[in-house]
Amino acid sequence: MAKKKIALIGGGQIGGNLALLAAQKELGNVVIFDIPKAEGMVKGKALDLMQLRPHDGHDVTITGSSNYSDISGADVIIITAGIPRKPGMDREDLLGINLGIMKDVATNVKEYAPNAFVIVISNPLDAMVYAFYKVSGFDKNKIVGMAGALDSGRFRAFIAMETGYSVQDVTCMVLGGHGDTMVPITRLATVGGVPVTDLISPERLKKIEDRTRAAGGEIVKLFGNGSAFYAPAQSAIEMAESYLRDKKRVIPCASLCEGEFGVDGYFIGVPSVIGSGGVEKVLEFTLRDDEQSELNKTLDAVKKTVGETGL
Ligand code: TXD
Repeated sequence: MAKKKIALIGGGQIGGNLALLAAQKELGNVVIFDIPKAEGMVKGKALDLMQLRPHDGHDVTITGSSNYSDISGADVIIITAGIPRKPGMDREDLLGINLGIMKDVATNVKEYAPNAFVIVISNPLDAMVYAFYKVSGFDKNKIVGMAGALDSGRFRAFIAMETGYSVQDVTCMVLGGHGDTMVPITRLATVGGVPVTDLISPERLKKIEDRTRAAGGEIVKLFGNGSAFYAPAQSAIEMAESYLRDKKRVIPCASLCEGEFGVDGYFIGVPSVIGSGGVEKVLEFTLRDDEQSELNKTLDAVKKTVGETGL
C-alpha cells in the first residue's frame, strides 16, 4: 500500500517534534513546510531526521520546503504556522498576527491538499480552527483543532503526579475552549476506574484543576520565550494516527458543534470520535448544571475571539 503523506505547515518547535513523532510511528512520508526565511531550518530538520532513521529503522522520507506545491495530495495537514505566546500574553493576543497567517495557509491548503484531514494547532486555537473552516470551505468532519487532548493530558499528568499512580491508568477529559475558562470534568476522572474524588481531597482537586487551566502559561513563563511543544506535538500525532489508522479513538478535540452541548456553529473542545472519516461523531453526554454553566462561560470566551476574526 502506498505510503500516506503528512504535511506540516510550520516547522518550528512543535512542527519539528511532529515530524520526529510521525516518522518514528511510520505514519507516512513527511513534508515540513515553512516560509522562505525558515526554509533552511526545515530543510535542515528534515535532513537531520533522515539521518536519524537508520537508528530507528523507519523507512519514511522527511523533506523540508517553502514551496506549497510540495504539500500536494497530503492525507493529513497539521498546522502550527503562527507565533507563540510570550510571558504575560494571553492566547487571544496572538489573533491579529495568526489570523492573517491562517487565512494564507487555508487558501493554499485548499488549493494543494483539498482532501486532507486538517489538524489545527495554532493559537488562539478555537478561533484559528474556525478561521480555517470559514476560509477553506472544508467539510466540518475534515477539520479539527488540537487542544483538549493536550489539556486532558495535562490534567491526567497532574493527577498521576498527585497520587503517584501510573499515568496509563488515569483517564479524564477537559472540555471547552483552549483558554483559562476550559472545563475539567473532574467527576468523570478515574484512576483505574476508581473515581479521583475518592482518592484526592476537594481542596487538592481544585488546585489540580486550576493548574491544568494555567498549565500553558506556566511553561511560557518558565521558557521566557515560546510555549510548550513536546506534549502538544504528541497530542496532535495521536489524532493524526487515529485518522490514518481508523482507530475510532475518543479524544477531546475542538470539533464543530451543531447543537451538541447546546453549542451551535462553533469549534469547541468536546469528546470526538476520530476515524478514517475524520471527526466521525461528537459524543454528547448529560452535563451537570454547574458543568453546563462552565461550558456556557467558555463558549462566551470562544464566541468573543471568533467574533474578532470578522469571519
Ligand atoms: O494546544 C495548542 N493548540 C497550543 C498551540 C499548544 C502549544 C502552542 N500553541 C500554538 O502553536 C502557539 O501559540 C503557536 O501559535 C503555534 C506554534 O507554536 P510553536 O512553538 O511551534 O511556534 P514556532 O516555533 O514559532 O513555530 C511556528 C512556525 C515558525 O517556524 C514560523 O516560521 C512558521 O510557523 N510560520 C509559517 N509557516 C507557514 N506559513 C506561514 N505564513 C507562517 N508564518 C510563520
